[in-house]
Amino acid sequence: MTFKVLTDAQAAHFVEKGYVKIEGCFEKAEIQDWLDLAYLRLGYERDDPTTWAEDRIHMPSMNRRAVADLAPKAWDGICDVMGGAERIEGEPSWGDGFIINFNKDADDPYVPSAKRGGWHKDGNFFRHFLDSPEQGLLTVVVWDDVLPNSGGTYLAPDSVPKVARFLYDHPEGLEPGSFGKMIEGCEAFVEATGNAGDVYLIHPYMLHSAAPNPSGRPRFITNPPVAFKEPMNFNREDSDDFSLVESVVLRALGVERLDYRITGKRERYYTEFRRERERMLVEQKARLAELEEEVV
Ligand SMILES: O=C(O)CCC(=O)C(=O)O
Ligand SMILES: [Fe+2]
Repeated sequence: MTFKVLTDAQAAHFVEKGYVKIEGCFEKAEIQDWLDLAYLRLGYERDDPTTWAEDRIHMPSMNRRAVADLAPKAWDGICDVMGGAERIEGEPSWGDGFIINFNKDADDPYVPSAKRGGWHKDGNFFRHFLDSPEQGLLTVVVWDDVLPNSGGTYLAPDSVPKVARFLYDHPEGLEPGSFGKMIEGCEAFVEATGNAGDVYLIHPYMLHSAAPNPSGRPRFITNPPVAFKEPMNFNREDSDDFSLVESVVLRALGVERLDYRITGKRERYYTEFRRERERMLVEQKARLAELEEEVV
């Protein structure tokens, strides 16, 4: 298979471990405005931690840019793992809906383990099947440098085959909150550290968890899903046509191809989470409008 940006080693890493890190996808200077604006939107002072009212916050997006425009290398990488732009739904864009970990559990000496809570599979807005298109890929976009032990999301690569088997055994579908228990028995944990502009492309089955941030530096990421146009196809005639995302599933199940039929109904949910982001956006726009009035 030929790729636009992935090296063969990176492709093999994605298939084996379920994720790959693409470095240097954009310059921080390109998005510095978004970072600065986040503080204004929240009414926090960057240099005064006593103003950080929440230890961790998932913002709504106020601004967006097409991935292909802001981070062409990341876009090419996404196409590489998903089997080409023609299989991807819409024109994916990234927004400034940052998940900021200011100082969550700063006093908690952290050792990642299956015993800790918080492990989940992303995609709270649909019923999950083995071939679900809605969350074709999980991404972690690093908007500002994340050093080790500074709130970087933990990934559990061992969870991918377990989740594959779980979904395979449930053709009737599973609710979004069903997957956390698949962390049991997982032993490898990877901290998603990086520099501003780095992007992790992660298999949609990957369980992951937020970590404490004792560093004093707020951690800025987003994790936008990328959707497939069609459900995944595990029964392609030519095995070269399987996307890497599909190959991971086949490998996990120990088969070369699979004629898979779901028995339940695909469903999408309008979540309380989304309603809350909409409410926050209204509040943040009002705060910015007030600030503007003060300036005039
Ligand atoms: O904050 C993090 O590190 C993880 C966030 C996450 O996984 C989520 O919001 O779904
Ligand atoms: Fe998540």
